[in-house]
Amino acid sequence: MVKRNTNMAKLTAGYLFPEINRRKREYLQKNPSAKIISLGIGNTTEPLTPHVVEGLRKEVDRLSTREGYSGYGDEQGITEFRAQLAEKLYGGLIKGDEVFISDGAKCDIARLQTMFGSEVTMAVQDPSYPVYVDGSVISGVTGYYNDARCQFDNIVYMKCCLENDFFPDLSSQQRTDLIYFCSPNNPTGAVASKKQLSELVEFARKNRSIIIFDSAYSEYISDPSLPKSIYEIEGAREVAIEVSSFSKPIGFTGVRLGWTVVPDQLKFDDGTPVRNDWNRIMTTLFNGASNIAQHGGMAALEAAGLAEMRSLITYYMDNAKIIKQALDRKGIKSCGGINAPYVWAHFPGRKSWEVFTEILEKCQIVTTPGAGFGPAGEGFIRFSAFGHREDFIEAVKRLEIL
Ligand code: PGU
Repeated sequence: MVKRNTNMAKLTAGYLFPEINRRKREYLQKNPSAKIISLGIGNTTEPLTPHVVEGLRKEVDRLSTREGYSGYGDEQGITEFRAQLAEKLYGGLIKGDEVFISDGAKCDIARLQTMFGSEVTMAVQDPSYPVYVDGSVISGVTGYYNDARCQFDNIVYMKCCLENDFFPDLSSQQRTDLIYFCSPNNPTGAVASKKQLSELVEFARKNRSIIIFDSAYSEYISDPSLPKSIYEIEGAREVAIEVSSFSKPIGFTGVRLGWTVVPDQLKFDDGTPVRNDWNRIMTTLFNGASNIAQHGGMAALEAAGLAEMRSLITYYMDNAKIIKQALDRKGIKSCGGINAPYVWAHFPGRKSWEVFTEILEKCQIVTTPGAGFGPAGEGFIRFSAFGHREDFIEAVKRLEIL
């Protein structure tokens, strides 16, 4: 028999979203006629938009001809696409050859964890997207288990709560090799200001740390004063990698397309450019994003595609408004849902899994319990803004009885 990877045994529980699905199925078994509304996982629901579909379709047509067919492409992505992405989404702050196209941000996070290996220390916002911690634990980033803190030594939780404007107090923060930072944040919906991100970059520069900046929701930022990319901050090119995705802005959750930016200036302490190792990882463990998906991505970056992106985002953000207003009416305090597609609702003094169950049983609505995103998520519930409008209208009626 084969010995089990000991890191797998260190994971505290199953991955959050399948666990939520399991509870939903369990509920449905007991109540087969229940009409459940899912505001849990952040999964897009609206159809692909016409200009993007045309881009996808054209590539399918091209692939079906002898002259147009292509097999494996460059592992880093189509050169023209990389250049367009640097120009259209980053306004030229980065170069095309610093962009590595992929099959999604989640997959890139896992590959980054493989690249950095098990010897690093890391910090995460608490609460945050569970893949940062779970993926790192799978890669062996743990150190000893600290019984008193109920945490692994090499994983530092940076508390982000109402009291600190969801931005960690860096003055009391210990140094780590890596700092995962997500803005707009999943799950709180908080967006770090330019001043806050400058502090973070300064902190990383001082400590010679590397920031892994997840901007999967950056297109949801409507306030022009808020930074969409870490590279809007001076000095970030020497300390930050940015991971991002077409999933949430253009509905590619199923199509699969994302990217990672590794600037030329970012180096390991022996002087090796991080970009070289990332290129080695991508050429070894990845065979390039789907050519069809990449052509859809290119269409999304054209003027008509960008306009479609804006209207999709407006649609989901109107859903967020509907939920926020309903919570306001009930006197339930919430944040997020303004520059991010998640509403973070506060149930002080309550256990979030308990509130999750109550909302499921009383309203037949699936949400996400805050504790699933880290200890500081306790007492909160995340409402996703991804869903059909009619489901949101129905959901707010049901929330009345809460
Ligand atoms: N980064 C963040 C911060 C996310 O919230 C998500 C998806 C991703 C990356 C994944 O991007 P892809 O490009 O599609 O790989 N978060 C969703 C879905 C759950 C999941 O496990 O990815 C959520 O509900 O939190």
